[in-house]
Amino acid sequence: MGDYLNFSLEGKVALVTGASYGIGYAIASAYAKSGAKIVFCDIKQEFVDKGLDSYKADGIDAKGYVCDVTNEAMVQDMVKKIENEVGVIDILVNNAGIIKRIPMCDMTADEFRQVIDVDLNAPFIVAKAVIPSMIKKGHGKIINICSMMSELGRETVSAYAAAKGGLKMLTRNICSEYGADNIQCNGIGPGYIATPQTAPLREKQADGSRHPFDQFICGRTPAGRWLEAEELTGPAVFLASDASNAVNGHILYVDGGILAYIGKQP
Ligand code: NAP
Ligand code: GCO
Repeated sequence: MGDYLNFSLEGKVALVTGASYGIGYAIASAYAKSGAKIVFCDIKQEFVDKGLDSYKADGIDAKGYVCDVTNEAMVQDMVKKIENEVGVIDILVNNAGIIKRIPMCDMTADEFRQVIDVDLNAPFIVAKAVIPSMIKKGHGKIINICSMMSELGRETVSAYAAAKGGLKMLTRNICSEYGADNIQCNGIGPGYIATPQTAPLREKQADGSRHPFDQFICGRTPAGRWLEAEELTGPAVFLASDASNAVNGHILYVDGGILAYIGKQP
């Protein structure tokens, strides 16, 4: 069943979705440094090309595919291509995600569905595409990028919270259904990470002062700061390696302590 002190990903094939930049890029880069062959996808050619340039500049030989992860036919086609061109996928990271910050009663049902489609339906579609070959190969690691919103709610993010809460349960269900096939499916629940997705929450105000949400998050985080995408990489390598073979259906929160904390006293 493996070496439980082995954190190496030597010779493994890892697919990270939506990994041209941000959290996915940081995780894929860490996997490459740990010995894995990296494959990523993004929805637009322009972003795949940008991603390829960044990996190359970092000395990483990554392969990029254009794929909308909500489109099952495109995903099935991409997975077949990866199997032929690179090898069977040992590690899948369902990272691609979107958020719409709209008060619930102003949100259209279509907008709600779009978020559920990318953040919940797509991880199902991609996992479903890779699991059969993982079963044949005798092992597999699936890591779903969850959120603080897998546990907590807040104003304006109803669709995102519903999707990320659902993703937590999809994680547990994949563990339940395929654990006997030596597939481990876990989640990472990042806290508030400085990426383009959260840039609007950190923008300086017209008078040069900090965004009120920026101050709110620092006050709500025992670490007292936003986290960097690179801080997720150690946990992501652990969950992809043999060292975590007995960890299954778990959400590893990497949040600077947010979920443990009631917030700063006035
Ligand atoms: P990001 O900077 O917005 O990156 C998300 C990536 O997903 C982008 O490359 C995006 O491509 C891609 N993507 C979106 N829809 C796609 C689709 N249908 N098919 C393929 N790719 C698609 O986000 P991030 O902050 O790095 O977040 C990555 C993941 O972590 C997301 O699941 C997010 O919900 C989660 N997360 C983020 C934070 C945070 O604080 N930043 C915290 C917890 C969880 P385009 O640019 O082409 O749209
Ligand atoms: C928001 C944020 C969050 C984070 C993250 C927290 O608007 O509250 O975008 O949802 O991105 O998922 O873990």
